[in-house]
Amino acid sequence: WAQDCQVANIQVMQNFNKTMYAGTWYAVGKKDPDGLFLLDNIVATFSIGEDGKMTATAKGRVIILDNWEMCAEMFGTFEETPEPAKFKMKYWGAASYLQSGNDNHWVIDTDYDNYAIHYSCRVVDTDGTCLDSYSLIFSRHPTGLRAEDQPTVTQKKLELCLLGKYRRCCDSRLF
Ligand code: ODT
Repeated sequence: WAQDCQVANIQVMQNFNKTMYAGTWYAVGKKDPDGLFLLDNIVATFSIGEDGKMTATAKGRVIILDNWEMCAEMFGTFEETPEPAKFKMKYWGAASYLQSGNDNHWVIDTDYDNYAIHYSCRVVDTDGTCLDSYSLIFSRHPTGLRAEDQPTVTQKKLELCLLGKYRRCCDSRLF
């Protein structure tokens, strides 16, 4: 039973295969970090370069300067770690006023064809739990998760100690 909320004990996807992970994912749920950036309409596309390295682009609706709404175009490069499902993601925006940074990027679980659960802890508290995290639930299908994938996703939210903290982020997306 993995729900002790220690970041160090979070189970990630075993034998993660980035080639099978490549392609487009639609966000259907999101737990926000402090200082929320991407609101909704989030779509991420992962690619594997000739050098074997993973990169991604993401689009999403953002509000900048308090009330200016726009579609942000974001880019990310991924640095590998000894654990195949744990990456460091360097990210930046197509425009300079968009957010940039360096986050953990963990793939918690995926079946590659239907659903994926992403997690990032930005700040680990002194007791080993996460003080500032964000997480996205992805689907290969713009229409949402298949009913048969819901129990798996709920179980993983529970293990991340984030059950009940997600919002449906993409009801209004404009594909
Ligand atoms: O929404 C927030 O507040 C945090 C968002 C962090 C910025 C994400 C930048 C994306 C860079 C390129 C695409 C990567 C795909 C990422 C998948 C999941 C994390 C957003």
